[in-house]
Amino acid sequence: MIDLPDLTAVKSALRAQRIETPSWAFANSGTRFKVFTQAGVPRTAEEKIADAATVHRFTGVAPTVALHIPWDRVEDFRALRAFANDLGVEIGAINTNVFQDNDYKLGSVTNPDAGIRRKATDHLLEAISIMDATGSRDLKLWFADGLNYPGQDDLRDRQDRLAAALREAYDRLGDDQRMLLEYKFFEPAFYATDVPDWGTSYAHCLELGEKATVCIDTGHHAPGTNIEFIVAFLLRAGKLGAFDFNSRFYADDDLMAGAADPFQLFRIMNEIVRGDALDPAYGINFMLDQCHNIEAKIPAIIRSVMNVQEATAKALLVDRAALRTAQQSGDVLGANAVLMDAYNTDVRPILAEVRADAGLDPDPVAAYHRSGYQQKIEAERADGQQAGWGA
Ligand code: LRH
Ligand code: MN
Ligand code: MN
Repeated sequence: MIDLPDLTAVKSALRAQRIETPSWAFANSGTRFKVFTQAGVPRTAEEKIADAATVHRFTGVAPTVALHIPWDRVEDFRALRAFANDLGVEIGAINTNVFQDNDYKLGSVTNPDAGIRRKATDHLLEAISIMDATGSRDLKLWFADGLNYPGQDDLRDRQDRLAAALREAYDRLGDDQRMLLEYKFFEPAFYATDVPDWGTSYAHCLELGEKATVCIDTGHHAPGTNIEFIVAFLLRAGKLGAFDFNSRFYADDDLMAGAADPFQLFRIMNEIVRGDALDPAYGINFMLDQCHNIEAKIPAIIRSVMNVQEATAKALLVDRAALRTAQQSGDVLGANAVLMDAYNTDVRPILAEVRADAGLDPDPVAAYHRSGYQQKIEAERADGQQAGWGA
């Protein structure tokens, strides 16, 4: 048990926290075996934004929604921005997609064919134009590029091609725009991936300049990877730009953040608090990147936001002075106990108070169920959209 510290600072940090939701999480999704459709899922980008605004209405900490192009392509992105603003949310990261076109079978920006590389790079530039129109700060890049067989292409040439495309996109960024480079150790390429790990992403970001930072998708690591070490390292280097939070058991499972391993999420948030990087002013974009295959989508996203909040609250409760003292004196068990005491604290009452103080229902999931929003969308929307993959 720990003596709860003065909770004023903890509560104000929780109140200021921001979590970004992904438009695609509101749409139908599944595995490669089957996409299950649900009643009431969005048919358009506008309806996805309306659902994101609903998550924000009940949680109070999710005022931005990430888009994925072309899944959320509309005629008029300025109008989409105005639509979002009217509902009380802003457009967040623009996610690019150079992985769902036959041309990209052998890669997009790393393809041996210069014409295909041009097409892929043009998509990145188009995404920056969409950022201009939507007021979005972040360009989020993930490349499915890689090889299935040794010898299939030249590993080193592919890095050169990647660097050239990133440079072109980077140079097109406006003063207030940033590039987030996501990595993934496998899938869809199996033998070698062109941006497989944080080190590769970090090295490209260093070469590019200060507007380029690494995005950590928690599902994109080999089992057992110490993700909080990556967080600590990148924070120290000033190169951590964003998270894609989700949970995995075996692969890129995209389950609810904090569901599979809440302790890991706590350890990650502990490094964030240790690095003074929680405040939105620091600039990290804490995004969810999930899909909800068998569970109701909006409540699942609300639950995910709450899971991130709970991990954060526990991290904020770590007695930093006691931890430092134990660490400096070589008190292994004492130091570990300081961390575990915070982790084992039930923070739900604190978060309930934070919500009540902000005029929100202390139980966002229950409030959502009572609100009638689910019944409304089920009545209004027929044949909802698929998230974008697995068609
Ligand atoms: C790739 C990924 C990436 C994509 C998203 C839909 O696995 O994590 O962020 O853009 O999924
Ligand atoms: Mn991701
Ligand atoms: Mn992923």
